[in-house]
Amino acid sequence: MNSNDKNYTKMIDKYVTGKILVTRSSMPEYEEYCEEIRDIWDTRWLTNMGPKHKKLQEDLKNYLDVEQLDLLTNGHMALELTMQALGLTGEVITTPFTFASTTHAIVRNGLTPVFCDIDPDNFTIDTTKLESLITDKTSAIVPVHVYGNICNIEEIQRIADKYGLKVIYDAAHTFGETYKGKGIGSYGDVSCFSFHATKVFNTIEGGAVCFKDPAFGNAIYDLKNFGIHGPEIVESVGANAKMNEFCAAMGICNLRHVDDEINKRRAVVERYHERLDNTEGIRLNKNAPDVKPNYAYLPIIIEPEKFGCDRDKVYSVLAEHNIFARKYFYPLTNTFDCFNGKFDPNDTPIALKISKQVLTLPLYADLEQEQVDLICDIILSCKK
Ligand code: T4K
Repeated sequence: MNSNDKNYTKMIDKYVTGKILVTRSSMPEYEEYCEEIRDIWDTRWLTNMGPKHKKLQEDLKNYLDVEQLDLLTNGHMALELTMQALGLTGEVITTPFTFASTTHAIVRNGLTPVFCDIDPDNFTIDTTKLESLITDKTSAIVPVHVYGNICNIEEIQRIADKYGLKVIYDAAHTFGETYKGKGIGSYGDVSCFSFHATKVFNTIEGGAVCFKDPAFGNAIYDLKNFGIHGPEIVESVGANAKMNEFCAAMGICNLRHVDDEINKRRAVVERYHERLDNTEGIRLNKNAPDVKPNYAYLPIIIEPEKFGCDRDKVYSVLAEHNIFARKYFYPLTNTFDCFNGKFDPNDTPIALKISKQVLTLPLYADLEQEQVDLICDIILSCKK
């Protein structure tokens, strides 16, 4: 048995770590990656927009069905540099029901986040509450397609057009999704993707911006490469957020298998539905019509008064069995310690309630049916 043997991996999982984690990185076969990085060794071209970077950029543009795409070091830099490139000022309306990155990108740009509540069914920004938050200082809306659930795109665009606001989608969870037959990255001014190790598609660390305006593309390029346009030409003050060739090579390999990855995830999600749908007090995330989903996450909502036991208890009982679900996204970003009580989470009561009821269950391509069944058996054993 060697480390490439599938049984070895299972054995490691069962006897060494003994844990089922919320996700597990998808990876190509070891040999496939070695083959892909061979020419990096031969050419010693490791970074600075080399051939792997160029290939992945083109391949992703086609796969994601978007007009323009630029690769970056991670999803966070995609958000942070996008806000800078668009020259946002003042206030930005966003959701607190997200990963730290969305809010931090706003704050790190010197902007003020204004938190909008979320829809109780798909957990994205509640567009009925958006307009009342707009002031003469608002410059943009930053909604999140959280868990891959698509925001109310038409209504967000209608409001943005009415008030002259930019729309930047945090599309970290939506790799490969389409809405009304179009790549999800083609909506809004810019969509920011994450290709982190924990995502449906990964480049180890990585991210991308999808956009239409060539001027925005030039601005992002400058920001990701110090504003350098030649050995003696530096046109603007930029940072460094270039994806390196090893990450791009991982992306080239993983892209070959991503459809298979998504299909396997679908089978896992379907099994969860078979086992947990119709359980009083448990609500599973539902896919919307017009959306081709990617099965990125499987959040469930546990209503304690109906289920007879709360989210934290279920989380602990699973952990006692070495199953590590996650409370994505608890705590809300508007309650983070680093903000010292600056924001009032009672302004977003639905998000506050959902953040205390949500549990994101383990989900990855090679999670086996018997493991899903074990997880469901344990959850159901908590019901009173
Ligand atoms: N916007 C949104 C809405 C996001 O969710 C994210 C990232 C971003 C923006 C920013 O994108 P990036 O800058 O990260 O590209 C994880 C990820 O690190 C983060 O990318 C992701 N969202 C967030 C939802 O989840 P943690 O702190 O929960 O990760 P960690 O280290 O606890 O890993 C979770 C599980 O993943 C582990 O239990 C096992 C598995 N794992 C983890 C790593 C690091 C692997 O299988 N392989 C690995 O290499 O944040």
